[in-house]
Amino acid sequence: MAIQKHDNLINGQWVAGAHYAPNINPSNIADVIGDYTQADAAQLDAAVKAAQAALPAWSTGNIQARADALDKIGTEILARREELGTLLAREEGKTLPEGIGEVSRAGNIFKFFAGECLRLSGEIVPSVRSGVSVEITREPVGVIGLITPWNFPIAIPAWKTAPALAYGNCVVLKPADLVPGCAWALAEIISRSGIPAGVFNLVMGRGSVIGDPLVNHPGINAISFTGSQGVGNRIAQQCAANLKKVQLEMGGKNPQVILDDADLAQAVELSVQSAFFSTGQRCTAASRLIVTDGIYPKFLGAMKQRMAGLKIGDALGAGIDIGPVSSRAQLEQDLSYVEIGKAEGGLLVAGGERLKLSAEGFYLAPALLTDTTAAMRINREEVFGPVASIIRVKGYEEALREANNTPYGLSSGIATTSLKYASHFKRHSQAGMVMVNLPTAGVDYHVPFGGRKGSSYGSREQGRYAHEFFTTVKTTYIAS
Ligand code: UN1
Repeated sequence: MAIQKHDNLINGQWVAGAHYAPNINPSNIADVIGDYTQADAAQLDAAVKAAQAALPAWSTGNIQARADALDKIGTEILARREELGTLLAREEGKTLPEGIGEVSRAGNIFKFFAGECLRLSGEIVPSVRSGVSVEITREPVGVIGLITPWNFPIAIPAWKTAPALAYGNCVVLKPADLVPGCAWALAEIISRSGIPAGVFNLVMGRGSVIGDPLVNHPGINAISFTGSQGVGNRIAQQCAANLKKVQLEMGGKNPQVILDDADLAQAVELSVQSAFFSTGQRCTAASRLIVTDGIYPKFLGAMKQRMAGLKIGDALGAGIDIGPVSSRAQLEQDLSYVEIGKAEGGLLVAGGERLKLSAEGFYLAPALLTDTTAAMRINREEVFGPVASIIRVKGYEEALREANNTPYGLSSGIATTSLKYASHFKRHSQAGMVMVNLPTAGVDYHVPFGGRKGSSYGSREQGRYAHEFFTTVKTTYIAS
């Protein structure tokens, strides 16, 4: 069968870029999902200009029409969740149930923001001057550049695009080069939703070719980015130099605290889920398991037993718990961190080796290291794979200290049956999201998402808090 070619969406037209790149299935590298075009800087410029041209009408247009279009997009995504979930699992490597779950999240996000179109409100306040009244309203920011990562190929494009459009902005979306399939499918759905040409544009390609031109383009008013801290840092500096609004979601080194009084089975289950599900490729994954002395031997034994029962295999296979790593480069990074952890004195007690299955893919047995300390690189740097380490501590106070002993601050979790410790941890954990007896990863779509310290920069994503980034405030004074 001929490999299907996929083009960029610019000003309502499908346009071929300079060349095409194959989208490879990480479960079976002989399987090519399709060819996806790669834009150059000139095409990127055309997309930004199309968005600028579409902005005056869209930003002041009828909000019922906007709500209807977003609702239609959400409805189609949800109706096609099995098909799109299969595409997602095939191109990114998370399991089919995880892929379908992510597609459902994307559909629900569009539905949520369809409603938000009608809920944006302002304020009328008295003036300190007689005969004057004051109105505070929110307006669109303008043309927004969205740069999304490979680990959530549809949910993150959805959670940036839906609020951007709901609040009246125009969009240029650059999805991760590794997983353009779901973003292309989303663009195709948007192209038939009734949203006018130029309001939403898809530009696929490498960050090294079109990343800087997008961030630095004078027609771009704001950038929302999810990805690594290194790239995020550079984007922040470029945006500051050009006085652009910027929102960054970057990595995590999230702690999962297990206290002596935890329910053992629950603690093991949520640790395995946090650390290894979605192949550990979530910025919310727990990579530091901080375990108190009293439960340590039982917890370690039960973890090893649970990990031995995990089924690793083709993302589309029945009963698979963990799919492959998404790319060869990421697999190499994961393996190198297992070696780094060992060289620093950590003990590899489970997994950590590449698995050879019937098809050639990037399979890695989830790795667990013990005897690690907070100062080690394995506990400071984000691995972004199914690699977790245990830090053994004496009691709750030390556990809290270690949990916060990180340059990151996205999510954190505690497993305990004690109300006292749970309440204290909720209050004192230096993270944007705190989970009590739940995995650190797996969040709702209608509430704020984001972190502190080196994990996030700018205002929160998701839920109604998204308006802080995607709108700008206007204060109007009226003589009465
Ligand atoms: C989740 O844990 O459900 O890139 C979402 C990421 C995050 C999303 C995590 N922005 O992994």
